[in-house]
Amino acid sequence: MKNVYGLTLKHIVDERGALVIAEMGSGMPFEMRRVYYISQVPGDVRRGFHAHRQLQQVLVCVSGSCKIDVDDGSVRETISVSGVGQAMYIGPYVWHEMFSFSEDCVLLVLADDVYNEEDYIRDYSAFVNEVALR
Ligand code: T46
Repeated sequence: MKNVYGLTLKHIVDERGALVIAEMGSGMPFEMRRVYYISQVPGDVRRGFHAHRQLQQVLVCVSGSCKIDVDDGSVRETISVSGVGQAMYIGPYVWHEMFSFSEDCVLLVLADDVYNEEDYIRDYSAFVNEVALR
């Protein structure tokens, strides 16, 4: 699917534990301008339900696991996110919904721009229409 792919962040694991690095030149596909994280999500809750017009993001579970449905307006796929350094890139015009959060899940999101509500498409029909016009 266009604008969605898995990536592996540079990580160093030894007997002292794991160290994961998000750094330009070491796997990060863009320069970050914002970091946020999502945690304490009840197991039966879905979040997201939107696409971005321009924003690029890398999502990584720094603890636990979750699933993400990604949808380009015609195809929908479910991707599991977990594991040291395992991350997912989501670019523009990808409808996404996050769910099946484990109790210990901390979903860290690295974004290439600051928060801008105008960049969100929060209505699925509007999303499909905008995709068709591109
Ligand atoms: C995304 C997925 C993965 C802010 O004020 N600043 C921020 O940087 C963010 C991310 C959110 N907010 C506000 C906007 C809402 O009033 O926090 C509230 C909750 O945001 P939202 O309902 O959009 O949360 P999610 O989990 O549905 O989506 C978030 C991101 O908003 C979104 O960009 O791609 O995580």
